[in-house]
Amino acid sequence: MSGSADNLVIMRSWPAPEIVALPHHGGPLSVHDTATGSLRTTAPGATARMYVCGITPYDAAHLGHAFTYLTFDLVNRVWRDAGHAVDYVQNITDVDDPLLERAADTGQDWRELAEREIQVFRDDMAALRILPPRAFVGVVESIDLIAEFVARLRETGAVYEVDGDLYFSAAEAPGFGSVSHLDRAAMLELFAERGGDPGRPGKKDPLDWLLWRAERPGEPAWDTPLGRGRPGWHVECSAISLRELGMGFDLNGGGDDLVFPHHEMGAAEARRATGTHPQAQNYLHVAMVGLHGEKMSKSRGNLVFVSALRQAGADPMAIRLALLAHHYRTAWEWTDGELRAAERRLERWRAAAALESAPDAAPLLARVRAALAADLDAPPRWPRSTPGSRRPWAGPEGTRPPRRSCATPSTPSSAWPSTADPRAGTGPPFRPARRGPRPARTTGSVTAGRYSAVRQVRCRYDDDAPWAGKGGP
Ligand code: 5CA
Ligand code: ZN
Repeated sequence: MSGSADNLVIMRSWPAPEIVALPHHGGPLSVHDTATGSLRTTAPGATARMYVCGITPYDAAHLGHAFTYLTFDLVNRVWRDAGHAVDYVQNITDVDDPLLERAADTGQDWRELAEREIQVFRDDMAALRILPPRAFVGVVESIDLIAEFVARLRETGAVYEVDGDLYFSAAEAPGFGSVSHLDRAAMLELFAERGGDPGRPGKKDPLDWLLWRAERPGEPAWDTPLGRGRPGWHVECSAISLRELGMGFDLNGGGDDLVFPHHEMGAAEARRATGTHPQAQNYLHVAMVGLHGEKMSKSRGNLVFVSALRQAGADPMAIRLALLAHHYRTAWEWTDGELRAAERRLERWRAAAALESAPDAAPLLARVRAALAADLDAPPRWPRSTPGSRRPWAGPEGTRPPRRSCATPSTPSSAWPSTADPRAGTGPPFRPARRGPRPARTTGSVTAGRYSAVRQVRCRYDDDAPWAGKGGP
């Protein structure tokens, strides 16, 4: 495989679904902010600015990705419903070690592989009626921008060289820790698990991170004022978000596997480069979707693809509903029952919507708006316990409404082992920085903005419970 800069294609986003305008406006959105560890009311101006970390396109989008992007779709829609315009930016990590490795392993051109998977992603997002970003920005098309940004960081004195590669010095990182609030031991552990290279000889501090990787034989590289090479991972998102949205944008987000190191290091870069902070007003992180006891991840291969479900005939709106049955801050596991339950729910809803007469929708709209504004509480909770809000169950006679069932597993869900990742673990003391999908952490959860070995509660809507269709207990 030879490196070249000849594929500077400007990314296209995907087509926007129709948005139904509702009467009046919803209220301000509150979400859990990782950086402060608290529920915060977002306060955008006329235009809300949102950046969300995009895919590494070496495989199709799985349900974990879809859950993450659907969460930000809710943010987008709640803001719009509250009367804001939304300027939404998403990146694509379209040059990356896992992508290059997958291409080499399968004898494909890495650009063709990326292009094909990006198109599958676009089709999936459009099918799920996820609102597209205004700017869907690839790394390859942003090489000059990122090189300029790294050069700016170097001017500030925060960058040094190891064998031609450029590193950001953690000691020069202003406010380092202000996003994740992790202690050093936890940082080191996660850095090693998620693409960092703490053991590389020649670094001043194990936590120093790669900004620019000099050309290696057989790897793509671009000519820049920094020399021939390609960008490190974190810097792509800080550079792209800074150009597209500036500093202090309203929300920076992704899955909770990105809290550290990705968002911590990106925030430090933006702050060092501009001398201002914060990079974002809120940091929103989505809990991981698992399958068979592990985080769903491309490197593990335990995946359920959105495209495969669609090809098998699943209604994309049932997939959307299945995902929306979970709250974004609770890790959960996909089972086939999730889709079956959502299909039944969708059928009931469609039948209800097709009825010739219906009660006044205003009270329901108010309740939906209030629930979404309060930390995106999309999962329906039936029956409502609020006096006067209880509705008769509309399902088949003899059945009862689905119930949210939550169970605390006997071991922390964080026990999803990372050893299944063939890329993790043993090997020579120094491995080049591994980027892209990072294996799940092994010892904790950062969904609450703090690193702690919490027991995750897994919840699901129990349409498939033994009592379903039998009248219930
Ligand atoms: N390209 C980088 C971000 S700059 C990346 O993390 N790519 S990714 O393909 O691995 O993941 C894309 C997005 O999906 C990220 O926001 C990630 O946090 C999220 N994600 C990955 N796996 C899961 C999962 N199992 N459940 C929920 N979200 C996930
Ligand atoms: Zn990112």
